[in-house]
Amino acid sequence: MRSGTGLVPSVFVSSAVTMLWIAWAVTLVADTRHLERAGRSSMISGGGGYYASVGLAFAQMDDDTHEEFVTVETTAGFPRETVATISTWANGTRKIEWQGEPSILVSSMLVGNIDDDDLDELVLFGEWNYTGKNTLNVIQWNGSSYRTTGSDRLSARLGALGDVDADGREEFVFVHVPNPAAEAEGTEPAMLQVAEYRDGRFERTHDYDVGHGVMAIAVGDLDGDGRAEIATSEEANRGVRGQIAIYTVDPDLGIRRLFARDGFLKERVTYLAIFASGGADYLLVEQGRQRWKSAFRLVDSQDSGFELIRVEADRVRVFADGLRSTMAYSSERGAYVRFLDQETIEFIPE
Ligand SMILES: [Ca+2]
Ligand SMILES: [Ca+2]
Ligand SMILES: [Ca+2]
Ligand SMILES: [Ca+2]
Repeated sequence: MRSGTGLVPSVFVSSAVTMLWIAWAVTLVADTRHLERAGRSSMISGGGGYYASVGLAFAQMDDDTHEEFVTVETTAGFPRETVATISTWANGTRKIEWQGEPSILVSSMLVGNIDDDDLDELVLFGEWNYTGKNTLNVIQWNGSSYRTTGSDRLSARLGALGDVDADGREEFVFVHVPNPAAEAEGTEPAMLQVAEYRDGRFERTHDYDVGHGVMAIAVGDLDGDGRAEIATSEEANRGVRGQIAIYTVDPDLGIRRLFARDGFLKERVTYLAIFASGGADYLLVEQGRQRWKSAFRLVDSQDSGFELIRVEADRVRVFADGLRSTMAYSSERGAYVRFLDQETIEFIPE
């Protein structure tokens, strides 16, 4: 899962953030035997600042037997910097094996096995500092080192991975912003794009003109029919206050919108994610200054079409509580690893 935003004292430069992560990583490794509330971490000290991470994931990035730890960390200094890293642990020490270009501001990251091998890849969505031009880079292991491949065919600000056509393979769903400045002013829309990654290239298969700015995207099977839906949070412009929309991909008809209703939520969406629990996928939404959290399933009511139905469950609450934190699933640990605040981490067993 991706997590949201926060502030880091501007005195922290990327190297300082990295050092703090090392402290946290050591604590994490030391605490893996505790699968309930974990010990405190020395991750961020003083300043009242909050750690900010664009993303965090555990993944099998290279051909050894251990998980790698993939993260994009961010600072609040000017200009804002993001640092993407792939790390391993050996004897309780974090070792950074790959580090991304600081000239690219990473807006979101995606980790998953996007091609036909057994390894995971890292996909970074971002923009070149100062220009706002979107970038899309794939980082993958080539047998001896990590290789970065930029796409000159596609660019995106956000993306998600899921089997949107139910053929057993995952596709990319991108949010492409042709003109970031115009989109910010609400005069030019964002586009949803579905693409496959084959032979080291992205091949676009479907497009959809959203008509609003897309601020967040998540993919999951919200109605349990075996086909993943696309959920977006769309920004208030063109008379729309801000809404949740659900899309599906029909192999023949392309992308279709199943659900969208202005005013469905009282407040602006501040976070959107889909998580799996007990064999079902839930859409998790956080909204407003109070950061109200709620979870939904998608139901086809036949007569009146698709509806998002609010659900209540302890598991949902646990995940909702972690919304503003950094959380990722670790197969090796058999648990979600969640960063509750700047001092506390928690393991949530499956
Ligand atoms: Ca590995
Ligand atoms: Ca792969
Ligand atoms: Ca598919
Ligand atoms: Ca579905």
